[in-house]
Amino acid sequence: MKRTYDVLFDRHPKNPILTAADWPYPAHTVFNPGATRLRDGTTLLLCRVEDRRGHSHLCAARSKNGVDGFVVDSQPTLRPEPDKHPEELWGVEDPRITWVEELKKYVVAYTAFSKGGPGVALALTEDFKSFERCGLVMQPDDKDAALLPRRIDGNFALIHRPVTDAAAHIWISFSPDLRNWGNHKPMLLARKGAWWDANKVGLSPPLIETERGWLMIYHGVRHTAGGSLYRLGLALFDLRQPDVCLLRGDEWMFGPEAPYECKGDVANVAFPCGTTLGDDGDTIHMYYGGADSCIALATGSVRRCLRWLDEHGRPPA
Ligand code: BMA
Repeated sequence: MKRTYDVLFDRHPKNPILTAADWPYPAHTVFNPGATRLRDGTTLLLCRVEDRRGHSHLCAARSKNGVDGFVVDSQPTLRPEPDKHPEELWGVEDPRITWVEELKKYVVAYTAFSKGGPGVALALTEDFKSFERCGLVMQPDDKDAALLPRRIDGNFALIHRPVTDAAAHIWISFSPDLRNWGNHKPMLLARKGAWWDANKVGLSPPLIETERGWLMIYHGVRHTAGGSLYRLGLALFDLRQPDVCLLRGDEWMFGPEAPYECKGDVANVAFPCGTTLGDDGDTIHMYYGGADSCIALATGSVRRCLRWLDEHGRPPA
């Protein structure tokens, strides 16, 4: 088939790179991993693992090259603790990892599935073995959250996606201490009508810092008669004022095409929660869940994404 659109992210030939069959203990599906590179260069994926009750926990998988040879923790790495944290009653999902130099810790933003619906919780860790929880920081319905790696004007900044009756937009909020949040600002609004990203958008991986701004990969959800379609777009935000959108692409740049994205527990989903940057400072390794059933990898380039935004993007109206 002749390709008529730019391909920004190339699927890895070894996809899917991780499935439940790779797990050392019973698991129904593994998907939507957070990602980071540890100081020694090891790629760590914090994977969402769903059991056969339908509840999720998080489990770390480590690999030297980020593609294969993953060593998976023999036990769940971050289990829900509903006794101490009632907001985790029905599981913990979709982690996004940010290294915060000031704290010398990773901050994991994840969805805590409570009786009142999904909310945003934070946990701090140095080693992905022990975690210090901050508890629920954004009440339901809210998810798709990630922290910026440093303070903006003296405050930590959290991107998240509250849902209202009308629509689901991406917001940014600020905090002096990671516990008390305020100064909420809309960051990227879902479009309306026929657009691929109408009515519901959400942050995908944490923002990528570039010379020209914060690069955002976000998902747009299109509701169709055949079900929801999850696709990915790009936007660029001001480094000093991250609620200010500089460019937003009109078209989606990645969507479900491969069999492992089109078929599974939830068809037609490509859902990344993490990227890592190559040693060249340009190569993006995007880790994503395929059809809520497996983990896949696609590789792109910061420069190419920025060039694409120059060609296909414009400042929002
Ligand atoms: C979203 C999130 C993701 C999931 C996606 C498709 O709302 O819950 O965890 O991958 O739906 O089911």
